[in-house]
Amino acid sequence: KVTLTIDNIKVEVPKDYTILQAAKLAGIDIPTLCYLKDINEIGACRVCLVEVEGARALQASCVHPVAEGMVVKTNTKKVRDARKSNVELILSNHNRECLTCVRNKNCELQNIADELGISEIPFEGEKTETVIDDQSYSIVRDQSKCILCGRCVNVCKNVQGIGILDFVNRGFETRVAPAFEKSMADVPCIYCGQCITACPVGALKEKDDIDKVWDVLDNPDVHVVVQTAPAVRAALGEEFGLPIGTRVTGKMVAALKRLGFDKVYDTDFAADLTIMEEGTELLGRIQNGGKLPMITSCSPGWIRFCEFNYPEFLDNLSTCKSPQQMMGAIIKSYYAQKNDIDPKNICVVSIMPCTSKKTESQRNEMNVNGIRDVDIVLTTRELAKMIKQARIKFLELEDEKYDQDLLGDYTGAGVIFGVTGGVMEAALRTVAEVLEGKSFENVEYEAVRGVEGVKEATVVLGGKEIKVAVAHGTANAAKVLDMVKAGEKDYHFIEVMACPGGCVCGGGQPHVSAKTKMDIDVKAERAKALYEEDELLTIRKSHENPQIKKLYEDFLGKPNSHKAHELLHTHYAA
Ligand code: HC1
Ligand code: SF4
Repeated sequence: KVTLTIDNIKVEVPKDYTILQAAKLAGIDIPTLCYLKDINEIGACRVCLVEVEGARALQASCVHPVAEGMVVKTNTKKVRDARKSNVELILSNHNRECLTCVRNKNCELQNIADELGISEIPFEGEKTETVIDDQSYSIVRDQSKCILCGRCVNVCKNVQGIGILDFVNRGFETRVAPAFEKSMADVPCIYCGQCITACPVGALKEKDDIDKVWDVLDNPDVHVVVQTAPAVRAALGEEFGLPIGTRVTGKMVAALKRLGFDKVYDTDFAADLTIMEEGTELLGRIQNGGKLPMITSCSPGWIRFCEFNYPEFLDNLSTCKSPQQMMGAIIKSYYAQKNDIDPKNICVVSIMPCTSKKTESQRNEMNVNGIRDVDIVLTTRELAKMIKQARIKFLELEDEKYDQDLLGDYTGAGVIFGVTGGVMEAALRTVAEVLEGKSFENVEYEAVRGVEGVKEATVVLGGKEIKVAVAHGTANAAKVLDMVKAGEKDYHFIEVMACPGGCVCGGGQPHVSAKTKMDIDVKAERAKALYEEDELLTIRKSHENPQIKKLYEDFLGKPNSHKAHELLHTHYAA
């Protein structure tokens, strides 16, 4: 421990602390811009400058270590002036179209400029030209908004282990871009959108598909069915000022009905269906000497990561389509048939916490006889925008229920798909009962829960040891695969989610400022919301979902049947 004085307050902190951390502990707020806890701590923007007694220059508090007896001042005229000119410098070469920017009112640069009292820019610099890359289905990059903070660079490189974005060129020509300034559509980007959630400004955003949805809603000839992913309910409320981790399932359903969707279903139904298909596939592989470990296939960012970086594991991937795609395929077959609607006149819209889902829905394989499973994918953020555009008073909405017919039932197992370890836990709940031939009271598998990057467990089922692993964030997935490759681990089943925390922290979820991320473990708070819903539901195992049983009886036959394969399974590209 060391003791230092910040703004005349004495504070004792661990000796590996930075001044920024020490100030936080003392309740002193230092502004930051490029800083992103645990991800980008590089002192590049020089907004967090402070005066350290005895030092000649001002110091970047996010990287400057504390020392015994140190005296720090965070709010002198010299500090304020320096912070202000540094932000003015950034603003002088920033495309300040705030009014029409996706991050208007939610921009960390805008906020800091406001807090520092910047009301005019004293000099106009040469401007970086506007180059907009909107070639991919998922992500749009706008160079003229980039402030070179490096947050996206480091999340992609270090958290995801990928490194699509990097600094290119030098001096005024410095840019953050893929190598050779290629389009994001032409590089092995997995579209996880973690770079978007790291970006403090509007330089990275999702492809906006809102108008496509308004168009189909306005067209009386189109039957529009919407599905909502498990994780959306855990975060949508944040866009309307609710605390992180507030569950808003009922209000979200009410809002979707007001927006005019013909049917509102929960992707959780298809998550249950996935467990039936994937659980059966796993049992088959274990019993018949099939390829092991089997690896989950619901996270499209992870699928791209595997295709690009670990093609030798493609046969290990479950052949199951993701719940989003299964839901679409079932709506355009079973649901269409039962309701006597031509599938060509159905439009399936998904609300997803994910940017990669937009690309997944457009993959060549994701159709049945030429009919796309899913037509349009919106992120949680885009849904919030639609609700605001429609002037719906979200906070005043009474809770409503999903449509109940045919595809309306869902279980706790489906809900927890949205958090890391959830797919594994849901699968174990079902596989355990199939193997043991009896029903279990305790359905909670604590070993696969929590925010640790790699989790492992061994469960004894039907007298057999089943070894499982759970990884979230693709850098962690790579670690697990490397261990398997080296023969150090022999798992039966691995769950991988591309985003750290699982879908609750997907690239399409509401933005959380770097400041809030210093205080709140967003992953854990949003996860709590889903575990809470799981506990509230009476049915918590996928194979007990009544409408899933009915779907098999009336339409699919058995899990992994010929028809199930035709509709619900896929293949991968090396
Ligand atoms: Fe997910 Fe999934 S859990 S991938 O994170 O398997 O996006 O929420 O919808 O498809 O169900 C995302 C979430 C989601 C699928 C399911
Ligand atoms: Fe990297 Fe993911 Fe962003 Fe692509 S979407 S650049 S993989 S962080």
